[in-house]
Amino acid sequence: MDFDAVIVGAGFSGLYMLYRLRDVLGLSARVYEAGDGVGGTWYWNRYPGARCDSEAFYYSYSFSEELQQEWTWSTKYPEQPEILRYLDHVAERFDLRRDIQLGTRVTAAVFHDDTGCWEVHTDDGSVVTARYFVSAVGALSAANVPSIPGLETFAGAWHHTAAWPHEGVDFTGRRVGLIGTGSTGIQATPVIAAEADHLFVFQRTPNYSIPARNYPISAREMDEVKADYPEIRRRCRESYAGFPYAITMTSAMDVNPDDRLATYERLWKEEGGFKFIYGSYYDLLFNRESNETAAEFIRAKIREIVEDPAVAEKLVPKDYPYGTKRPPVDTGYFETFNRPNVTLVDLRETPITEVIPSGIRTTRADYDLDVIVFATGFDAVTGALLKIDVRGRDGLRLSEKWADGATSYLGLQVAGFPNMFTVSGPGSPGVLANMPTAIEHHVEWIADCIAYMGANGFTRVEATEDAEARWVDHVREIAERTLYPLADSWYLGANIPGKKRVFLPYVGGFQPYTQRCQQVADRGYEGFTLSPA
Ligand code: FAD
Ligand code: N01
Repeated sequence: MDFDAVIVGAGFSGLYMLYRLRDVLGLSARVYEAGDGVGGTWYWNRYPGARCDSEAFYYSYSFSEELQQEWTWSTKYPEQPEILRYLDHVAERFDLRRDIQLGTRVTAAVFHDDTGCWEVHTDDGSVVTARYFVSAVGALSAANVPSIPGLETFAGAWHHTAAWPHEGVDFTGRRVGLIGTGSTGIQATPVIAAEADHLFVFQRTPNYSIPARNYPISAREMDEVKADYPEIRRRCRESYAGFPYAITMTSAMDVNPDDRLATYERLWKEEGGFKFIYGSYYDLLFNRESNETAAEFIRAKIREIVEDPAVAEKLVPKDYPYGTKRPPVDTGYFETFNRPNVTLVDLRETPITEVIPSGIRTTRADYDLDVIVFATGFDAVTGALLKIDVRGRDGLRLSEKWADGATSYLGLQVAGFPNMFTVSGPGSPGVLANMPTAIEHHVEWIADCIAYMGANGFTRVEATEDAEARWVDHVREIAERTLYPLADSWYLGANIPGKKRVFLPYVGGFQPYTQRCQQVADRGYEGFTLSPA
């Protein structure tokens, strides 16, 4: 056996997994990373305007007090280069690079029943073996480029935002077409519009976006945050979604309309960002009537900001509840549609029929373009792992196992795939949460499980079919009690043609989830079969 563990991916998840296994447990581990640098999301997504929308104070690791004390953030929502510098610093500080092989894609991983080991194949032709196979491939890392007929004929350049050229793209004097109005498109639109000759935004579904209200962090505020880190982290861990906002147990229907409006107005004007959804009323995602109060407030804001009423109406989301697609956070998004060099193209009215050499053709017009930007998102949660030919016990392929929708026990293991763990897998609350909070939990749970096995003479751990089936049912039942299934979101796989429609994240709350995981561990890994060599 070459390594105790092979880890795939060197983003937030893979870096911490390596630290935990190697430096805390003293195991041997190798990380394979397809990119030429560490950082994952923050290595790949270099598009204009890319930044986090969780605040830096909690969009960061908590596991090292020294790390959080020595790192200073410049703004509430730092830009991509700063987050990448932070993750580079983490790799450097904990001397992680020596066990990371960059520029190497894992192509296959095969479990061998006789040895109880994983055989891992990479695109440089190497094969290594390891006891544990940990997927840290990222829930939002498999870019989705829609297959639009004629793309190969386009005479200009096209880029997906998650594979952005390192040298940047010069939009000066150019006609740009941007497809997609999720968090990415909404971040990129104002920045590209300020540079381009003309920007055409091709919108399939309008979005409810909340202003970020970003600001530079003063030395004094940073000092206060550093002193307050234990409390910030505790609140994240004990929250519904990994955000440190005070939870109100008030329903939007239990307050009078004037007070409710005042609350929304304050959150919109003074706070911005995720506080709007997680710091207002607890039932926005559970009660249609409550949700409608927030949705109507945002719709009114869009109509107020956008000067042309016809354009405003196209930008107003009407056919799904607020928050059931991941809510974007913006800096001047709706205002951008008041610029003379920006045109909104409503793809519901006039769908794209093809890409032609000169640009994009819709059912109504041809748009001449020099550059096309695909802000069209990801094959989320399962996409990156399914690109690897993963074969478990008895040659079972993960792609076959998941043909009718992804299954998992706790989002951490898949029955039939012993000694394989997934960070932010399907059925975990990871992608609904502030992700570093969730990632730290998953990584620590996985490492604790591996430590427990070592201490108790076990070499094989596998989720039982029964435990997995019950967890899958639980994830579905909880989702059905919310408004989430009412939107065609990537949470449901609805953005990928042909992908089985299954609600992927666990929406029962981050803290209830971590308590359940702890209970499972305390009961000797209930729902898993542990066996000796
Ligand atoms: P990733 O960062 O995606 O890293 C996975 C890595 O695995 C990638 O580098 C990839 O190259 C590698 N990999 C995949 N397959 C293979 C393979 N077969 N072989 C080798 N390597 C492979 N979340 C928040 O909570 N708050 C935010 O504000 C936020 N902002 C975001 C902004 C953007 C633009 C995007 C796209 C996502 C954002 N997210 C945010 C989600 C973000 O993905 C997570 O916060 C976090 O960075 C995920 O870390 P990860 O290590 O799990 O995955
Ligand atoms: O992707 P998305 P994203 N023709 O899937 C449209 C995180 N993130 O990259 O809604 C035309 O949300 C699609 O339309 P529709 C965050 O978790 C965070 O923006 O499916 N349009 C949609 O408008 C986020 O949720 C930040 O009808 C097509 C858009 O493309 C996740 O990453 C920043 C199309 C895709 O939106 C993904 O965000 C960026 C087609 N064929 C990302 N296919 C932060 O701010 C898709 N679309 C922290």
